[in-house]
Formats: sequence, structure tokens, C-alpha cells
Amino acid sequence: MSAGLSCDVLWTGARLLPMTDPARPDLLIDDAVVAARDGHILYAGPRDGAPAFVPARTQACEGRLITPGLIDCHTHLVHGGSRAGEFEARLAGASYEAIARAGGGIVSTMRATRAASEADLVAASAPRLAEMLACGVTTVEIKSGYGLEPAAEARMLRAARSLGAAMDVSVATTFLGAHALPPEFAGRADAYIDSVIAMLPDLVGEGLVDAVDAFCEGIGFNTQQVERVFLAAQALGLPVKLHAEQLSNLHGAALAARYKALSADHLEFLDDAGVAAMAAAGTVATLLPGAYYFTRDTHLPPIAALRAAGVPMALATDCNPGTSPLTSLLLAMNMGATLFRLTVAECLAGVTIHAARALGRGDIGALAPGFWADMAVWDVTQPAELVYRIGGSPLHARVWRGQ
Ligand code: DI6
Ligand code: FE
Repeated sequence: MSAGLSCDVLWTGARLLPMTDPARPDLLIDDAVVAARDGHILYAGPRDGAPAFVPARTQACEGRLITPGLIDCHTHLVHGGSRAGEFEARLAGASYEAIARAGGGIVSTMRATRAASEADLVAASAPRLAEMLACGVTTVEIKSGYGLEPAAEARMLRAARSLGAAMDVSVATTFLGAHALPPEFAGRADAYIDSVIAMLPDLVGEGLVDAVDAFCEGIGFNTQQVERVFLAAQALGLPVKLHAEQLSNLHGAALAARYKALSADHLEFLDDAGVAAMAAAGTVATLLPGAYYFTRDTHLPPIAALRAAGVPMALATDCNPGTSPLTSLLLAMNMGATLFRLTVAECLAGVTIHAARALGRGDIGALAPGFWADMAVWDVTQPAELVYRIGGSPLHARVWRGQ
């Protein structure tokens, strides 16, 4: 009889970026082993000093890099239609806001989404999700917000749950009923917010809502309206997050911080008071360089101030048809570095440990005992390779819950 801890899989000969200490996102362990049992990490660390394992299966990594599985913590992955035509119009000079005011933009995706069945939405979204998984993603957040009426919002969230059930990935769902004003409520934004609040109990009852989001913006909703949505979420015990300060400064991030939001997202126009409020509340700053790039924005989020204040920064694709038709979290990291001047370690923490926090999750985003065995094995030896490359994916293997 051999002595040792039994485990399902033992990965050997890896370079390991465990992300267990957010203050040391660059910590790299040479010659590491990772052991998983029942989908969870049993051990992840140096081979030297590791317990003896009796694995059912061994995977030799031959010096490859292992990171936590990547987490895309802000996406609008599920939707109908395409906005390629709008993209062409924008290339010819139309602005995003002008298109939105003319009934295009979010509302055009709303029409296509309302016309789609749940199965249509799953079929349209599965290829996008497959592209994300090919970049090492093991958890993805998916928002509603293109239905803007009870039945269509519910279909979007059910489609998100179905994708999670059909593919080897964890899906977190976010209700974004307050994303845009549907045309039938034109001029009656407060009445629409009443209907958004009325949608929540049924969606929550069906288990479709992990968090509640809103779009706080001139072309979205004002802070009073957002606060009403937050109060409704709070009454149901749901965490909140907010699209804030993307195109202007409505002080949405400070409002989000007052409601202990998991994250405030975009933040191009965030001011010092907003940074301080987020730091005090522990709200994650989710940066979305794909939207910044695609809208040809030039107003940078206050990265240096966020860094100085110790606000955790997550990075996500914002995958959506209007402002960020991006499925590669690897490219989002490259953009975070080139456009926002994040360091390699900040980029990697932004798609792992800080992205987990933006979802309120303490069991993913790092490779420590007890965490889910969600990992990416890469055909690279240096973490910088993952941020440096543009296009493609050096993913060797994706491990979701130990498989
Ligand atoms: N901000 C964004 O960047 C997306 N939603 C939001 O609130 C854009 C969504 C779209 O244009 O379809
Ligand atoms: Fe978004």
C-alpha cells in the first residue's frame, strides 16, 4: 500500500501563477504541482515540500504556465442581431450617442432580442461563448438588458443559464433591466423604472439573478432612478453593480459605493471623490478597454488614482454588439496594458482574483486549497506572453472544476 493523499488529477512540472495574494499578483512558482479532488484544489504550490499524492491521473505540464481559469466579469454576451451596419455608420462619422438618440444603438439590439426565442438566443450566443472559452475563460458573467420587458428579460437570463448548463463554464447572471429606455416608455423613464423594479421578484424567484446592474448615464438613467433600482435589489438581498462614468460624470460610482456595490464599471470620467468612495467601500473598478478602443474614446479612466487608492481593478471584455464586440479576454488584457498602461501583473489579477471579487466570489480566481479547480494551462513560460500577444490564444488546456 502506498502512503499519500489520494487525488483525482495531479499536474506536475508546471510554472504556477497562483494569485493567492492580491498584493503579489506577480508571484510565480517554478516547478510546481497542483492536485485536485472532487473538482477542488487540494494543493497548489512548489513540488518541494508538497505532500505525497496518489493520483488517479497525472498530467505532465513540461514547464507550461498554469494560471487560475480566466473570469470575464462584465459581458452582454446573450443578445439577438448584429450591429455591423451601425459600425459602418460610425466609421462614416455618426456618434454612438447620436445613433442611440435616433432609435438605433441599444434599442436596435432590443428589437432583435425581443424577436428571438430562448433557443435562438442560445444558438446566437454559443459561438461567442466558445470563443471566450478558447481564451481560457472558466467563469463568465452575462447580463440581461436587451429585452427591456419582463418576458424578454427572462428569456435572456434563461438563455444565459442554459449556456452554463450546456458548456463547461460557470455563468453568473446579472439583471440589467435599467439598461435603456424602451420606446414604449419614451418620456416616461420613472414609469419604466417602476416596471424594472416590478420584474425583479419573479426573476429572482426563478433563480435567474445573481446581481443587479444599471446604466447610469445621460443616455441611460439618472442617479435617483438607479438608486430606486438599488433599493429594490437590496430589499431582495441581491448585490449591485453599476455602469458608471463611461461618457460623463454623474457621480454614479459614489452612489454604487454607498450601496456597497461589488463593482463600478467603465469609469472613464470617474473623479477623485468617486475613487475615494470606491476605496472606502471596497468596490472593484472594472475596466473595459474594449469599449474604450471600439468607441475611439480618448478620455482615460483615472488608473493612477485607482492604483494609489488601492482600489482593486478588474478587466473584462464588455462583450456587446454596440461598443465592444470583443470575446477575447487575452486581447482585453493587451488593451489594458497598451491603452490603460496597466502592468502585466495588474492585467492578470484583473481577469482572475479581482474579477472574482467583482462577482462576489471567494472560491474562484486563485489556486489555493478549497478553491474550485478552474485553471488554464498555457503554452507559454512567462506570464507577460499572455498580455503581449495580439490575436490567437496559446491555451494548451482548460480545466473547469477539475475536468
Ligand atoms: N455600456 C456599454 O458600453 C454597453 N452598455 C452599456 O451600458 C453598450 C451596449 C450597446 O450599445 O448595445
Ligand atoms: Fe457593459
